[in-house]
Amino acid sequence: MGESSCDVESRVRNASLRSRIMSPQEAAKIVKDGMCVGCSGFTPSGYPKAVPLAIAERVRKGERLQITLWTGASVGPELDGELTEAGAIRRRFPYQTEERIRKAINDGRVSFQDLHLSMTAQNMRYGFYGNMDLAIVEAVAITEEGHLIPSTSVGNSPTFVKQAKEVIVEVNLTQPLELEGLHDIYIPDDPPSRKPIPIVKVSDRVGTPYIECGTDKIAAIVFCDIPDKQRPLSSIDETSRRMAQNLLDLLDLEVKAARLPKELLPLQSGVGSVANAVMAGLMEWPTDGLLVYTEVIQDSVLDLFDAGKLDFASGTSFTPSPQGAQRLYSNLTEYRKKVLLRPQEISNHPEIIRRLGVISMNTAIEVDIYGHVNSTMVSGTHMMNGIGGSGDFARNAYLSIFLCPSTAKGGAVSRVVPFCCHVDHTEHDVDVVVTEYGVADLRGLSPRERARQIVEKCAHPDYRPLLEDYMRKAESEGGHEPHLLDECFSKRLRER
Ligand code: 0RQ
Repeated sequence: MGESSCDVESRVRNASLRSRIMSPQEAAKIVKDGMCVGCSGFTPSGYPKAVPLAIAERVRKGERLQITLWTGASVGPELDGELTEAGAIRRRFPYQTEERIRKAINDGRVSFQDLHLSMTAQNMRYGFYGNMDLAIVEAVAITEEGHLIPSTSVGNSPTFVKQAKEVIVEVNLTQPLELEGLHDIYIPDDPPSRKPIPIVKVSDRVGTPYIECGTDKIAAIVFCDIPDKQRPLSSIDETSRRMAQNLLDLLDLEVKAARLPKELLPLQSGVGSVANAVMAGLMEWPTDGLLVYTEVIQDSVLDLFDAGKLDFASGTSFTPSPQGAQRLYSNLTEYRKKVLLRPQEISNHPEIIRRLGVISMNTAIEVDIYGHVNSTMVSGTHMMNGIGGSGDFARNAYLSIFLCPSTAKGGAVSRVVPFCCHVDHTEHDVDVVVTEYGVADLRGLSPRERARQIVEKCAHPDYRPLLEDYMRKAESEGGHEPHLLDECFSKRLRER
């Protein structure tokens, strides 16, 4: 590709390293069958593109090559999609959202383990998953010392680089150099030497602005001019607007009850259109001085900055829509004064989430009448994306809120169900459930009380009679958390 000598000097600052600049096809030859490869990237941001495309090309030409692929979270089609289609992924961790890999996982062609995002890096360092052979990391530049300036996400890259025997760096020329200085890279020591992580404010910097690598580990440097494949956000519909209003009403009550300050506590929100719409609802919050301590920084966070509502946002990736990305890049000098990106191990760390008192707001596939939440498995069997960071935040939040529309598939499916057929978040980690119909505040309630709250406040009116009928019949069978399990399970066992 056509990088200028000026690009080469500003992006690869160590003159001797420049001899390792090569084509994606040459770099792809470093990848061998059976390797464990850790790639940068978190919600299609900051992931390598040119080298994965070249790996897929090798396999399409008939070479036998299958890898175990680790990333921060979801990555774009050049990585998950093309490698899956070529049949080059054997195992995949810890999160994905791409259609082709989702299908391969559900068909059993790719082995996937869904993991809490805060835990992957430390478990990798503990040796739970074996050795990491190679890291492929997108960077905006390589420093004189051979350290890497990440691009639009940090994710697990610091640990991948630390653990890998070799590193391929994809220097992406579409990612602006102004991103430099925006990251704060900190890897905790491992037990028994771990110390408290010294973050006491959302804006605290505790690490370095680069990922430590060193010149020796860098096996190849590739220039890339393919931008992140950002996904458009759906326009904010009436259902999301009503959910956002219900959330604001809840937060307002919490302030009135002196359980939250008027500037609230640091906010975390999930990813996607619903989560973005809910954050956008905070534009209506009457007080400035909000803070965000989250994983993903979406368009609504930029809106809150532009409106002067938000003082600071800490995350692990920018996840803007294509329009949001234009806004972000054209005003990066201003945004970077109020934003920083950390490793996901830190953005999602239980210690910090508890210390800061984060308000977590995540989206559910379905919620059952007792407050158990399914975030991952449609119909209990088919993987959607993964638990992502929702568990990291829900378990440790000051206030753990789950939101979802009351129905899916145009009203054909109730998202409030008698019994979640897969549970990611138990009743112990869910304080509040919000749908467009209302707010079920579950704090301090017994299971039977919770069931009434959830059905009455959150279920779609068309499904309430069915759910009430189930509740009545189940209660007549007795139990602390009544269910008609005989009908669901024992009958099937007896039929064998
Ligand atoms: O499919 O578009 O084909 O109709 O599932 O559902 O309602 O559009 O919701 O995009 O906000 O995603 C939980 C998946 C919600 C997401 C989940 C169908 C529905 C639609 C998507 P169609 P929606 P969203 C931080 C936090 C886990 C990770 C997480 C997620 C599609 O929020 O992955 O929280 N969460 N991370 O029709 C059948 C049901 C259904 C259903 C939804 N009950 N039955 N289909 N759908 N419910 C971020 C990170 O960790 C990176």
